[in-house]
Amino acid sequence: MFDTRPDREAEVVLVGRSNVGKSTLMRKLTGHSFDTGGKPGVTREPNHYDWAPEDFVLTDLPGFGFMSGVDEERREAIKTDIVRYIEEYADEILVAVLVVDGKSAVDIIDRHSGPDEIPYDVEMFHFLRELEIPTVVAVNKMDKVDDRDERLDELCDRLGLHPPWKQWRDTIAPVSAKRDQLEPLYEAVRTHLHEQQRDDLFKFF
Ligand SMILES: Nc1nc2c(ncn2[C@@H]2O[C@H](COP(=O)(O)OP(=O)(O)OP(=O)(O)O)[C@@H](O)[C@H]2O)c(=O)[nH]1
Ligand SMILES: [Mg+2]
Repeated sequence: MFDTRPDREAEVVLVGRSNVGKSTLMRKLTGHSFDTGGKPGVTREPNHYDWAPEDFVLTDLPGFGFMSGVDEERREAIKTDIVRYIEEYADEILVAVLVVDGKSAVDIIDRHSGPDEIPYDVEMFHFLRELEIPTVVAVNKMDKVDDRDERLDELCDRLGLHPPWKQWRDTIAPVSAKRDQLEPLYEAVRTHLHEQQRDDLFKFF
């Protein structure tokens, strides 16, 4: 179990498959450096960025799914830890940011869709909704995507959201962490914070 979490009343979590850019996003949000890398599985323990005066913590969770040099059993254990963490702190989590790779998410989802297989991203999205945690899908690495609207519409469809994506701006936020193009994410997160009367946290987003 992850047991490094500071005891805070309010939290925003970054969750998603390995190598999608969660820690890069964390670095942009906080201005602090966290390990990022060219291969999946860089973050193995949650990175917490603690804003004690505001009673708020921003958490970058380890990635799930494929990781180089990590066997199936260990990967499943990490995923179970992530699921438990989110369940345990569901009441404190004001917003979950599900980070996906805009270039490959739809292909990976389609490759893993079958009669007895639910793709990780889809599973996680529904899991967060079942827990009634307001969720924003940060569709990252959009700098690598050419057919932008088409890809985003397909992603909506796979997540069970009726296209066009533009009617889901509170949920779908195309971004590029690397290029500092994060405004759609900030807007979506602020919307959910506002709904929970937490405009005081806007300064972080
Ligand atoms: N092109 C592009 N690359 C990005 C972007 N954001 C992150 N990356 C790259 O994606 C790779 C993975 O980034 P990380 O931030 O380590 O990903 P992560 O989701 O934290 O990965 P794990 O800790 O393994 O779960 C790095 O090489 C980043 O430089 C982006 O917006 N565009
Ligand atoms: Mg990471």
